[in-house]
Amino acid sequence: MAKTSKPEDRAPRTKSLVLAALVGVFLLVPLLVMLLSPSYDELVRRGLVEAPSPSRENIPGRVIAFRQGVDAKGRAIPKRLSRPDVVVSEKPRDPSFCVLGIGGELVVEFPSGISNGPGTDVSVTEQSWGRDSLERAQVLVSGDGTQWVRLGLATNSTGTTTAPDTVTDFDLASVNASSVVRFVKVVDASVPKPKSLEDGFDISSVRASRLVEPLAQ
Ligand SMILES: [Ca+2]
Repeated sequence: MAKTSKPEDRAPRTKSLVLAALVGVFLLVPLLVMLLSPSYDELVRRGLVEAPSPSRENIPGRVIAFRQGVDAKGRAIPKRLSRPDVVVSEKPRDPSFCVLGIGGELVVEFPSGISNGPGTDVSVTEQSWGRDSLERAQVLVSGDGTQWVRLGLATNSTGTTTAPDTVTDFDLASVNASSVVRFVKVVDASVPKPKSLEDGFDISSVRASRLVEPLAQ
């Protein structure tokens, strides 16, 4: 006669099976998600994320705001020196800088954001062609375009100078910035001699050392 187990004998075995099934599900689900999730290349192919263009990867996507100041004599800056789009241009421009004017400011956006990595993350270039007067600008960053964190001063004399450019490098690790920086604001902070010909910071570029990459899928 076949031996049958009593209901009270089956209960612990059922519990063990349920427990094993649960553990299996917890282990298998993340594994399946990882295996079935599309790779970054696949997301690019489907058009779900924008592939960084090698030629534009360090250049801002667009100018968000430009408020130009005047020169030390209170005169308007000539139009040909008032083209903020030089900082988003892939092609060389003539002139290749934009005069901010005393107290003027420029805001650019990096749509995919700038991430903090080893060393320099953001660089601002001033183009003064060896002029004597000190020109400087405050550089600020923001994740949302509203809350700003000051990175420091860019000048025409304290960065790395290769005439006509002076490049000032900034490290996002130096400030408590948003984890993803999308906006960079450059505000002229020059203190010109009264009635001089000084006209503030001559910005020629804002560069990101690395853009944010999507999280690994
Ligand atoms: Ca850094």
